[in-house]
Amino acid sequence: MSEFTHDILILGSGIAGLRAALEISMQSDGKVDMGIISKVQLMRSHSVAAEGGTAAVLRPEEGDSFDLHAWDTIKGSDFLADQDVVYRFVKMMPDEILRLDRWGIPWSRKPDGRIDQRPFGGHGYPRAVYAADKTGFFEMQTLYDNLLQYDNVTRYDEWFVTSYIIEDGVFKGLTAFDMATGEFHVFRGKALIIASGGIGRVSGFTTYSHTVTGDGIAMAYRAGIPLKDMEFVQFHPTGLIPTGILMTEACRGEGGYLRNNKGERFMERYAPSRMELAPRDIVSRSIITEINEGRGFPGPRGLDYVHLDLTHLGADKINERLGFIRELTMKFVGVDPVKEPIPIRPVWHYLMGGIDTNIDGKASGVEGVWAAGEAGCESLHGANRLGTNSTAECLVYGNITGNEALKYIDGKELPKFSGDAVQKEKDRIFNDLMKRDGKESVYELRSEVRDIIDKHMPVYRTGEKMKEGLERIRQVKERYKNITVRDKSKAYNTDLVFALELGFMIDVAEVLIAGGLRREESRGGHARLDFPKRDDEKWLKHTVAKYTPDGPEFEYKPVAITTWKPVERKY
Ligand code: FUM
Repeated sequence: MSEFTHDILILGSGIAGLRAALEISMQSDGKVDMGIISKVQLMRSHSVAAEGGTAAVLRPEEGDSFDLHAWDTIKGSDFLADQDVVYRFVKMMPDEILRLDRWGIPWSRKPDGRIDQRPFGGHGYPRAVYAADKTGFFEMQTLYDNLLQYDNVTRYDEWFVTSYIIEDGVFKGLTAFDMATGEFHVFRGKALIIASGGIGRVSGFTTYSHTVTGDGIAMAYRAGIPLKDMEFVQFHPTGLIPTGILMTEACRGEGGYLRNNKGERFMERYAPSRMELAPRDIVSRSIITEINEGRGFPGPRGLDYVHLDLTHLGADKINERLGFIRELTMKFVGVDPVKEPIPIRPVWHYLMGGIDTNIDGKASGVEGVWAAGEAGCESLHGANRLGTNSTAECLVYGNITGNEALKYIDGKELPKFSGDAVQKEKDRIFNDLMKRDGKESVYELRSEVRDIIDKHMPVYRTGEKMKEGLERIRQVKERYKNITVRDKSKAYNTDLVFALELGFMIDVAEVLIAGGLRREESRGGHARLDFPKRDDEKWLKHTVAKYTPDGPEFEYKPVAITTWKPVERKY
């Protein structure tokens, strides 16, 4: 077992992790030593899948403003966003866009050469900056390219982190194994930035890469860091049937329609002023209502759907701005969107909750840990995120957490730790998990988790279904004790990786369902048929879940309302 030491450790190599690394490199003139650890190769981080754009106020002289971006975000959040966080975010975003521009990103441009922007749901101004429909890919590539000029970064691609070492409330390091060799190692560091993304693969119908299993969030929870607002999950309105591949909201931003089986643009009934560009929670609820009331089309595996119609946009516009979408629909379902509508339905897309942090991205209750991007919950998105605010959050919070971690390590020695935590973790994996010889299959249990989430935590939830879901997930937790890791080899033991991921998935799924069951109201991504209204008197507060071996314990904390009092949401 080797020991690796770095000043700052970054878990995850997506947009948030790379932006943090770049900030630290720039601010320290390449002097602060970093390790970036990721279970995938860098350019396979899920951020590459982001398509439609990144929100920023670029044209105040033409009618956009920080106030408007903040208001859109707060109203979109169903008033659960912390308003101080929102203001800080919107004010930092324009510089992030211009910085990427200088670093070489090929932003799509207007004919006069200025950076172009397009409309997105819930935004009162067309403020989505974009690079065709591959925005995440180009942001990743630009950040990576610029990071290459520094030699203070060591990359550990395809390394699997298993636990954080936190002693006496202070971060000391983490344990991980090199997937190529199976060797178990320890990392020591003065600070950790968790930028490991969300939990999307707890669902079976999702826009997420197979690798997004909530590891970084679950490890924080197990280490005693609370999770916040985990019941708030975003269904993106337009997931391709039957794979769930993201059909970017830019399809509607560029003028696409949603139609039911009667050919009606049904959003007229639900959000007449914004139509297809209402916020995602509202559009997703509307699609499911149409389907439930018999105005959808029958789909495979119960995936009934409606149509995303781009046919009126014309081949030139589709090829120029939505070329990737055309390629995807033609390859995956043989549909050419120039000629035919695309079959879609709401799909699991984003976790508004995550590791509880303060406005600086610092994790609650522990020293030396920050979380950025989807893994962290500084409460920017509240109960419902607006499209394009997520890649934006990765940039802003990569920047903020990079700077905060730098300040924190200044003058600090590498912390020492007892070694007990390492031995305990080694035993957990190699003397317990690897040696279990039970009857349960890791693969069947992974499917079971997904079935539970999809059946019990859909767009419209009920107390009864969530209660059953919680019982089912607790049974899976018990059955997990009887799994077998059949592959005993070392190199690329995906059997072991899947088993560890399954443990993380079970933990986060339990928090998500238990938190949802307690919240007796409908707000943003948490829509309940048995409590159909938002209830500000009882529930204008954040859910905070703390780990205990018997399941999460809950507390609540206030929402920062600095500017706007909650009002009824109409679009
Ligand atoms: O629809 C999209 O392109 C997704 C964007 C987002 O989730 O921010």
